Amino acid sequence: MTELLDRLAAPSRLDDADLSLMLTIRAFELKLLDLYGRGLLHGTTHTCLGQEYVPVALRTLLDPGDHVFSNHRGHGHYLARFGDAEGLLAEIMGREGAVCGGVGGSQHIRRDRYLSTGVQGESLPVATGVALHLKRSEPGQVACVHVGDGTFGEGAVYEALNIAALWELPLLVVVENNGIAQSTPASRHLAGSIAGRAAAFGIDHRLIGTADVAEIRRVLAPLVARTRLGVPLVVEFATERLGPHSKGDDTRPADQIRRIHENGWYARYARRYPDHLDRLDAEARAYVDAVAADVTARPPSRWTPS
Ligand SMILES: Cc1ncc(C[n+]2csc(CCOP(=O)(O)OP(=O)(O)O)c2C)c(N)n1
Ligand SMILES: [Mg+2]
Repeated sequence: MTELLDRLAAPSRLDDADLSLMLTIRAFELKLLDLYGRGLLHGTTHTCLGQEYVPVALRTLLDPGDHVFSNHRGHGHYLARFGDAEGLLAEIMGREGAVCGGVGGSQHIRRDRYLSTGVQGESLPVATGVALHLKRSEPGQVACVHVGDGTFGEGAVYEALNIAALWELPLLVVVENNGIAQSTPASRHLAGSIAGRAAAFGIDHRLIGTADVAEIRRVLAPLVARTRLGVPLVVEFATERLGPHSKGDDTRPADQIRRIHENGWYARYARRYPDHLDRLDAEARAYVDAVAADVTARPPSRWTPS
């Protein structure tokens, strides 16, 4: 029975580019926790361990003309968009080559049509305004905004959903529902459901309960195409946060974390395609090790206000 369930839940084989990216994001996040642990990195950071597949699945559904609004847990979003581990690590460490001169840090990054914020709920109204601009000036483009389940407790989210529905804006709301906000489980912070809240505004909602990248793209491709025409959409990923909220602040019991690890995309993929995973994982880790060695040896970044 266990075997059958496992087979049913087994992922499709990923192509090298997608798997490499997922593993690079994972290795990057593990490296950050390691650097913190060794006192080489300061400030705060929130890793997307366990959730790496979300931006990787979305990346082929978005194009460079689309805007991406990220949140505090945004390293994977950035890496899926730009693949620039060096610029990101330099930004987080405040070293030369930092993508925002080292003043944005882990949570506040702006590059081209990408913007992240650590202020919960701030991004949805901004993304909605950008979606209005896109509708008027660049029809066919979308504004994609990542938020967590806890952030659905912010009132600004509802002002944005209201206007997006009313004005038929090309807004793609990606809710990464990992069932927890810092240390508060969704059962204690979320009344009703994300689906019910989207429905209250007449906005379509789609629940994604798999980490299978090919399957996610198959389901979402036609829906994102419709969003480009001005039909806002809430996509809710039922996902799991594998790491701590930030660093060293996980209040969940050890057996829950172990279950999350065993059911996560990485362990599932390792069970099904061990050779593929081992080969690309070794490459991703070696790449991130090299990036970290390089960036750590750089002088501090400089920023001059323009
Ligand atoms: C306006 C605001 N309130 C509180 C915080 C502190 N804070 C940072 S992350 C977080 C929890 C967010 O939970 P969720 O939206 O579920 O995202 P997750 O961390 O699970 O990815 C909180 C309360 C903040 N950054 N901004
Ligand atoms: Mg959450």
